[in-house]
Amino acid sequence: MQQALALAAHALYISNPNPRVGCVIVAHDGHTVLGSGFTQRAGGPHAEVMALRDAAARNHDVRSATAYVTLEPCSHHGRTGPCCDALIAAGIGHVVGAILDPNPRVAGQGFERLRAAGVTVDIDARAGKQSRALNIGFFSRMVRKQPWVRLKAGMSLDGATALANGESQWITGEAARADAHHWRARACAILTGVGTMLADDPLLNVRNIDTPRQPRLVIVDSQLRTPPGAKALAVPREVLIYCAHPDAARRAALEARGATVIVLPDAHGRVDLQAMLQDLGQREVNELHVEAGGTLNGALVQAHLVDECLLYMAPRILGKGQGAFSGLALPQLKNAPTLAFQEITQVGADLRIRAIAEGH
Ligand code: AOF
Ligand code: ZN
Repeated sequence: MQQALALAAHALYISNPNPRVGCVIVAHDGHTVLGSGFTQRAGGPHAEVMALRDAAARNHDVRSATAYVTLEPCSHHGRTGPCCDALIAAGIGHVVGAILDPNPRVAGQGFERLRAAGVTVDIDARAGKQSRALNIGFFSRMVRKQPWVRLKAGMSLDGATALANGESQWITGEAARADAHHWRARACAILTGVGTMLADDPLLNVRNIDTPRQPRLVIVDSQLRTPPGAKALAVPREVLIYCAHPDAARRAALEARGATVIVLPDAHGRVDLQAMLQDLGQREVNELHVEAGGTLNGALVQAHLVDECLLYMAPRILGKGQGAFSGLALPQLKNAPTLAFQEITQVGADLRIRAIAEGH
């Protein structure tokens, strides 16, 4: 199962929006690996089918063998056929699954179908925790119908993301900035705000990583002030712009650049962020990677929409500069959003801090 989990991690940048799944087929002797595989690109084969094909290519007989799978084998016809039928047809005798597939179209029916066909099924709950962590965005989308929101920021030891005059390049070191690209690469989409688009004209794409796909770009832009000539719009990938009150000419100019404009106003004339997340869930976004300025960050945190903070902290002191989160209304300390540290790692000269919002 640990091998299967390691294989699943190979799908990190590849299988979106499908979950990252690994499968290892082991012979009756309990240790000979007959075949293995992991989930391919959406629409491509799942882990089990890859493992069965691998065993077939190596002329291995998988009848009555054991398949270790990091997610319940699917039972439905999606973009591909059901994996549990493929396992049954191949004569697999025993399946060890790490965790139930939260997809309502599967949700236990895969294990049930296997059992009904005489395959013995066991669950490895410890591996289940690891599989769930690897697929936190997929579980979020299936269960909560919205993405897992991971907010990235680079800051000084005293929490500043820029000097008061706006200078911010660079506070963190090269190693931290390179590390951040891995987190972009694994996300289904990168979210930013119009303020960042106007101030930095960023690319917000994945660079220097071997990846078959660029995440989609999502821009929160109430008034559609994003310049149609922005560099980020020239990167080949899908761009979604959420606005509140679109000006027809601006909308047409952005659409001419290939962007999709979505109108979702809240009661105050801004973008309804909660509705946006639900919409992104509908559009199959698992992990949403936020790289925005203080205003959007603050609004997301205030609305309890941030699930995880990914903070790179440089050992520098900037004094009174710009903060990573602004505009929070906190009448009392007890109202402050609280997180729990999940991981603290030194990356180059900086710290990478991952913290998960309480109750998320
Ligand atoms: C598996 N093994 O490796 C993965 C599974 O549209 P499809 O046919 O590709 O199906 C996608 C769904 O299949 C996905 O939402 C999830 O429920 C399951 N993913 N299942 O048996 C795999 N990646
Ligand atoms: Zn499947």
